[in-house]
Amino acid sequence: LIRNPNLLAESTKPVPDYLYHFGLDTSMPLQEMFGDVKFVVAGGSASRAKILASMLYADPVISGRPRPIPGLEPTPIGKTDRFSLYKIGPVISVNHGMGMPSASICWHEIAKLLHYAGAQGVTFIRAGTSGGLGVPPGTVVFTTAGVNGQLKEHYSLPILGEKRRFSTQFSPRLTQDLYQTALSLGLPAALGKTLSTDCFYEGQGRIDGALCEYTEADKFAFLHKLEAMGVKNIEMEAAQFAAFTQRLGVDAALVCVTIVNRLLGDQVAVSPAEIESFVNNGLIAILALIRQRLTAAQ
Ligand code: R2B
Ligand code: URA
Repeated sequence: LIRNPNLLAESTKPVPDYLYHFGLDTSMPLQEMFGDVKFVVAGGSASRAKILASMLYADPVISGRPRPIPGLEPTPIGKTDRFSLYKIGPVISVNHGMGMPSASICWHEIAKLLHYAGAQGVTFIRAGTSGGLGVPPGTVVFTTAGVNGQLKEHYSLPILGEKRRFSTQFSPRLTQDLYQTALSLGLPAALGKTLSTDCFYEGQGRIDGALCEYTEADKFAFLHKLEAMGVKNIEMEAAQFAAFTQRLGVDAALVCVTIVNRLLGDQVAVSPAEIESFVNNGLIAILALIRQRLTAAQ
């Protein structure tokens, strides 16, 4: 789960190694706490990580409990000022915040955590929200590849002052399995590329930000160009997530519900309750796949 010779060699690894943003470190019994983890499901918001934790807890196959103990709600592990992390059975539910810099911190520390815990065969899934292109709100988009803000299919990151580029493909088999699971459950589903930007407003061609130096016609030209490239939705983490997991050799998929059809407008006008029910569409597919895979592995 890590590819860093400094952490793999006894002589160079930090002791203890502090997973600072989670308030966890290697002096803790991480193997006992996380050694059996098989899936990490992450979304942007802390409240959604909690909702997912409750869904996982209520699922007997996943939690290993025939029925939830009333009043015993999942509680976060570690500190929660940045991220909230829950573990239910072999599944971690966590939030990574908004945008690639925040998500990158989360993924680095989760990968290190699971490395130190000795977890094997772990799958990472991002369950997020997005703006859709030509699909109605509530559609669950399964991403084949991430596209960056310059409409290129790679993630670029300056490392030691040099710009490096990394491929942004998601695991094809996992993505197909999730997509087929969603279809078989009758959920509104689509398969395609995902644009990930460093800005919710100008980066995504919105004309309702505090700044805008282009016309509505320019915006539509941009959105139609995206559509012609096979982009189905727009969010803020795909490229980094794909590149990171590919470099680690971790199986990963991106499952985002759409909460607005960008061809019809920029404003996210749906209520929090509607967003919750849209997000559930994605979580239902993810939970079904986790259940299938855990049952098949028994
Ligand atoms: C989707 O929603 C957030 C912005 O509202 C961001 O984290 C994303 O990718
Ligand atoms: N998240 C985004 O990044 N963009 C949208 O339009 C909706 C959710």
